[in-house]
Amino acid sequence: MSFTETLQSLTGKLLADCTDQELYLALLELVRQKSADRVQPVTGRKLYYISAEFLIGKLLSNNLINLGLYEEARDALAAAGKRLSDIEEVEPEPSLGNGGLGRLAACFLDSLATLNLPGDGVGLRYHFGLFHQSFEDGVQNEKPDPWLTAHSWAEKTDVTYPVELAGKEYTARLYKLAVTGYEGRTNTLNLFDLDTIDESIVHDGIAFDKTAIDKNLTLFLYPDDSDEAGRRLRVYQQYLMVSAGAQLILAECAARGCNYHDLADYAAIQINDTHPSMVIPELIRLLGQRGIEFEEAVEIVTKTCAYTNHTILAEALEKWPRAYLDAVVPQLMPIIEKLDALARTRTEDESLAIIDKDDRVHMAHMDIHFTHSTNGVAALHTEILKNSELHGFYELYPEKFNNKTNGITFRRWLLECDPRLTATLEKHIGSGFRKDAAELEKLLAFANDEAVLDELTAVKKANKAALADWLLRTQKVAVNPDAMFDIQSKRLHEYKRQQLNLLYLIHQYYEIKAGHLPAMPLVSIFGAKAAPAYTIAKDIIHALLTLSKVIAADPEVSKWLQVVFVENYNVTAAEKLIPACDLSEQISLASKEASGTGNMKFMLNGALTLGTMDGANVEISQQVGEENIYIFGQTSDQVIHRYAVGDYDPAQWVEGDANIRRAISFLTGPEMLAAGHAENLTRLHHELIHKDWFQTLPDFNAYVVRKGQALSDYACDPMGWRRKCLVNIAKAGMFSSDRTIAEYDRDIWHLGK
Ligand code: B1N
Repeated sequence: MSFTETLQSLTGKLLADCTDQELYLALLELVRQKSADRVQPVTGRKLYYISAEFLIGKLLSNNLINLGLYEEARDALAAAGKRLSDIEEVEPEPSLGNGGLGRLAACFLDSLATLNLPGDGVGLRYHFGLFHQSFEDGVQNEKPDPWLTAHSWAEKTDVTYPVELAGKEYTARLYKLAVTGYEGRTNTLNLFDLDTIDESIVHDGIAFDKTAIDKNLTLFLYPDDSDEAGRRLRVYQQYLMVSAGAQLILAECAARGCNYHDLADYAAIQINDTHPSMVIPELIRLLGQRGIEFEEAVEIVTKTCAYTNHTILAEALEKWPRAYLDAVVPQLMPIIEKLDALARTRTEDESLAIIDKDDRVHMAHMDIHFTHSTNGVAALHTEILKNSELHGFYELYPEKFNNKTNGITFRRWLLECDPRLTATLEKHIGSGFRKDAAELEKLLAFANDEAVLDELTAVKKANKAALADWLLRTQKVAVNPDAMFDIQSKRLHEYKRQQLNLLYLIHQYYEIKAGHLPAMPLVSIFGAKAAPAYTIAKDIIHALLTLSKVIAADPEVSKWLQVVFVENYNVTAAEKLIPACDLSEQISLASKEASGTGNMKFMLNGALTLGTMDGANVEISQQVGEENIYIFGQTSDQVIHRYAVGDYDPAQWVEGDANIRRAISFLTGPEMLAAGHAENLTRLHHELIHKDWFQTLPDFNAYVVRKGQALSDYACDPMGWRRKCLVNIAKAGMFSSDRTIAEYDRDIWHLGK
């Protein structure tokens, strides 16, 4: 049967007579069947990647590419007068993650299946995922973001497990989502849910009654945790995930012949940050029920489990008040107490205990003591863990610490999102890079080939035109496609320093007004969601939206400068923005961004990085060489030192520097107050002058200079710029998640063996 015939047999009509929705469902069904053909039996060790987040994004095109069906599907549809891109728009995006941590989990699943490694995900089937963001009157508004349609990728099974929460039994139901690798096997993303969830209890945006657990448990990803009921709900979610997950793991291993004593020969469990940490005591509890004594269970679990740390930000390192755990998971507390006692026999250092003197349970401490591996996610991050944040643990267990620099799947972040660049690369270096990212280096041979550089310029130009169309269609803004496209897209957080970019834009506004014109026009694009309860983050969004209005209303400035804030930034939007970017903003305060993965996506798509020596920027800079990246700002050592001394006073920087003073004052000046809200602007102004916890001001001048340099290089030396872009693409190979996963397998998991 031809592809067209197969699809027609699924729809029961001629393709030309189908709606996009009907075609979407037919393609979904076809992908399901083809993915099922690639399921393979498991031998030896199998990975279970447990994570509260899997930010998988839309799946249709990705699955078609991985199954080798993309071109056929596109052509068959085109022959019937349909466009695959229109059908893609029918698919809702599952936003089951906040940002990098969840997207990393999704990239890892893709690479595991591509490398033919047995590795499944374990997580939760949130009904709405992260909220949908809209801007109303210059303010972020949150609404539910439904993705579970009648036919969705996650299939209901009849597998259920009992889970006891606060002394009451609930039934976790398993849903399975097929994960098909590129020319590889099919693995599974296992997502748990309760049948009793009631979506109708959501009211006024994303508010809901937080007490009715059976109705609300999996409604949202990480519900607002700014109040007590919200935090408690998070413990409920985590335990549902790990208890059902642990039962699934034990059942699957037993079915393959495991007698539980040899669990580590059948399973490797990766704990993705501390959110799944309760899997440790839960497995010990379940092994106990199967007749295994505590001491042996601890040994088995330690051999089976490994932990990844994704942040050193104190507020993200989970420490649950013991009272929460007593209330929600009383069955785990005796085990956690025994683990705490056991840990205390290994060290006298009180700061390494699991339960501290204020009766808080440190999840990361439990992970490090009772797993065999602790890894950071970029070289600098791992060094900071070893030398400062987790130094005591490193002294106790040096052999457990290792680095696994993050990566991204090139199937989604090159083949799918940038078909023009993919085709150009294939024309010159063949298609080997599809499976072996290191082959991108072959491109270096063309670094001085003007014809190839021109082709890369043409690709970027076409991608920018496509983004301009998309912005006009979806955001109702027109942008100048001949300007430099400068993009900062990532979660809104003070440590990521969108406010530094904001101050730069204000500075430029003044410079342009004073007749100091930039080397070329700049379109500065933002995409970011702020946590609903993160007030200052929302104030930064408001300031950027307000500045955007002020500039747009000023004909003198708007010729040179435009600020665009894309609504509801998600994976789908990222796939539009990244291929069209010239300058990638990676400007976190050095030492604070564990790795970053957007930095890798932009580089792969031929953007140059403007960044600090933070996270994986350090490794990007090593790969491309300092002449092919725009680095500025304090080093992590300087930052850590400044925090240690504790004498940072932003007011001194404001007093001592006229440019800083001018930019900050503008926030509450007449132009901004006329266009925005005094409350938000004043609060942000106050925060920057009196706290500036992430040291924006000391990096301000260096940032202005470096960004000016990038603009003038782009304007005055286009070939030189394009050569730098080529080097970035060619050197992106090391940031393939295939490399990352191969390293996890080699050093930690040993899958299939
Ligand atoms: O994990 C990514 C890194 O590339 C980023 O640098 C890092 O910031 C991110 C609490 C987190 N770390 N911690 C989180 C997410 C949700 C939550 O409730 C913490 N996200 C990261 C992948 O390694």
